[in-house]
Amino acid sequence: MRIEQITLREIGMRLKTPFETSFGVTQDRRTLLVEVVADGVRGWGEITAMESPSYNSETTETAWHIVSEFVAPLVIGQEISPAAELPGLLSGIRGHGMAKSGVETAIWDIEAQQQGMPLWKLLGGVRQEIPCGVSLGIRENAQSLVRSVEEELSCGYRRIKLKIKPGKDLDFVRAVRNRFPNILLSVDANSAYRLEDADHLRALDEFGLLMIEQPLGWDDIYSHIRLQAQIKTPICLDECINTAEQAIAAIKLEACRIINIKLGRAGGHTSARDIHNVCNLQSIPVWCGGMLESGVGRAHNIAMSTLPGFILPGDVSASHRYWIEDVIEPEVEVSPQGMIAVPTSAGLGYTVKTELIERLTVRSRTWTHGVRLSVPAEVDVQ
Ligand code: OSB
Ligand code: MG
Repeated sequence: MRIEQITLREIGMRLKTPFETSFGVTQDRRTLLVEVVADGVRGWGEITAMESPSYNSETTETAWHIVSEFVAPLVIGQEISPAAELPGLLSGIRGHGMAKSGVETAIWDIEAQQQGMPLWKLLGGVRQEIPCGVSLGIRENAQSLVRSVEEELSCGYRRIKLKIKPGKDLDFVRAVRNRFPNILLSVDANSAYRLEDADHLRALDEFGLLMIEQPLGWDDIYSHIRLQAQIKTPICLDECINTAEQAIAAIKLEACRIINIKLGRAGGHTSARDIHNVCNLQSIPVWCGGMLESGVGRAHNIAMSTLPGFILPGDVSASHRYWIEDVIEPEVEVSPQGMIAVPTSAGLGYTVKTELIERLTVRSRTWTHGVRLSVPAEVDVQ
């Protein structure tokens, strides 16, 4: 395919309720969407960077910079086939997986449409529905957390993940576990603890958790090895794993027993699938993480979650939990059994609501190759 046009846009989306993690509170998402046209076919991707560099080192603003100055100029006008070639083209740009992923995933969407095939099938997916869990932000007190868990379980969700931080951990987990002794329950610390907290974290062992996600430093595999040797609860790495090589290191060194795969962190479908393949070979279960995505990112997460190694329920949940109105049609819905039915049409499998996106757009920039379109002055022609 010949890449004819790339549009990068920032949209503003307000979450229905603020989402609190150990690193802060998020309500107003500044999401970047990428629209690519190749051979006349239009594909969509999402850049999942947060507003501040508190989850990983990327931000909305750094991703805007990297796509504008480096990724788009490199990709525009190129002949790319298959989509899996793109990471090679971008390999001179170190890091910035989320920025790259926005473009890479849009190109996968195009390739799937060109082949008349759902994206999930093109990726090698094997599931017609995916099991869903929810990630619950930190609450004021344990009672309100228990109420939220109750609500989510009544919607069918199959795994509940609680965000924790020092001072809001053991009592909260105990309250939920006492009320629901048998559910699949996990916690996510987003790097809020230090290795010196090992005794404190060992106290979580009695709650029979499915996993504790990223308790220690965001880029610190060594300390997780030391911690895993001291606690029974399986460690799941999130922030630490950007590449298949890092996944192998973490698995072989026993830093974790489960890995959370996020498309943005991995740099797109190609690298995410590589991480998945490594984990599968080593019998390490994986699941799909979330970044409070709009429907575009959510649709890509659903496609990825159909790969055979995604055996645990992920953080991919219904659009209406996040947004008054999502940017795709139909919105993502979860069945009373806690499953999302995978779409059957070609490409992403959802219709992108371009008028709504236009209304939400804060800024945009377009690169075109070849014929100059009649578009506003801010367009760069290369
Ligand atoms: O660590 O998984 C995480 C949200 C923002 C940043 C990091 C994380 C999360 C979530 C929410 O847990 C997942 C979701 O519901 O999209
Ligand atoms: Mg996490």
